[in-house]
Amino acid sequence: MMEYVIVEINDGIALVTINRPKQLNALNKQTLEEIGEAFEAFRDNNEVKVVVLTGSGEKAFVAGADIKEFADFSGAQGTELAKTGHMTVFNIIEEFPKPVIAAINGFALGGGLELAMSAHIRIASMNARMGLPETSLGLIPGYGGTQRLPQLIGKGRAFEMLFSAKMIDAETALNYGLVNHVVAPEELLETAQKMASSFMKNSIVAMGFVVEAVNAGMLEGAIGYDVEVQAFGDCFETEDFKEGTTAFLEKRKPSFPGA
Ligand code: DAK
Repeated sequence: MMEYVIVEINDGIALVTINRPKQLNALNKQTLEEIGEAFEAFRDNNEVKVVVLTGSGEKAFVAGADIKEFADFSGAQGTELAKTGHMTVFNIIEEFPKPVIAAINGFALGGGLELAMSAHIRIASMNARMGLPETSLGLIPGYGGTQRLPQLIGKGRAFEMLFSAKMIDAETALNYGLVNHVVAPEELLETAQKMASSFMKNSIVAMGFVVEAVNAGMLEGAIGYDVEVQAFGDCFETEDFKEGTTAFLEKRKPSFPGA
């Protein structure tokens, strides 16, 4: 029985809803484990042809990793957990042999945008806002964001998003190619489901090979993920990280010592 993830399987579509609305669906360790478990269960389930991933409520897809949980990690823990996250959730989704569509229903920030970027396709509602605010916390993305964001939108735009830590709106995300479509909030799930149904008419085996082939084309950059994991861990040893996360939890602006 899962606590923070709801799975509903209907007509070949597995709808996965991340359900911690009071924390804007922030990803704590348990939520990540549950997402990983859900995908593992879909792998050999012939009733599942396409997966749609979304967040509960109208406000957020996922507002990031749970800042309360990682605020006191050490460098070694950061590196270790980033590696585990890559292997048990984010890479699993990216390499999943059935199509995965993220339906972004609000804020997709930090780990939340990284989760959406590991899906094969993103559809956003008009009220969605996306960003990688990690540098405002003295951190870098640790779940593949430094790699997948430039793959999707190009280096220049990715650097701007990473350096500024600012959010972009749905229209800008569409313009950048970060999302494939933008629709009204009340049409989001229906649009994702229609897309899923249209994919289902095609060969599930062939689509699995498409995922493998498309991802193989990105392998040249695979070492980038290792660099991200190590650098992400190093962030936890900095004074800037301690100031960044403490400031967020104390609801004040950070004043970074630069060390
Ligand atoms: N973690 C924990 N709680 C969060 C949260 C988060 N990421 N985002 C929001 N919440 C909580 C808020 O603290 C608040 O809780 P209460 O005060 O009510 O107890 C509640 O959700 C509602 O949020 P707000 O009151 O802030 O709502 P607003 O409408 O005013 O603002 C917002 C919405 C999305 C602009 C704001 O909540 C916000 O700035 N949230 C934080 C965004 C953010 O910085 N996210 C984290 C990015 S860093 C890791 C790998 C990867 C990562 C970490 C570790 N390892 C491998 C260990 C990734 C890191 C990130 O994702």
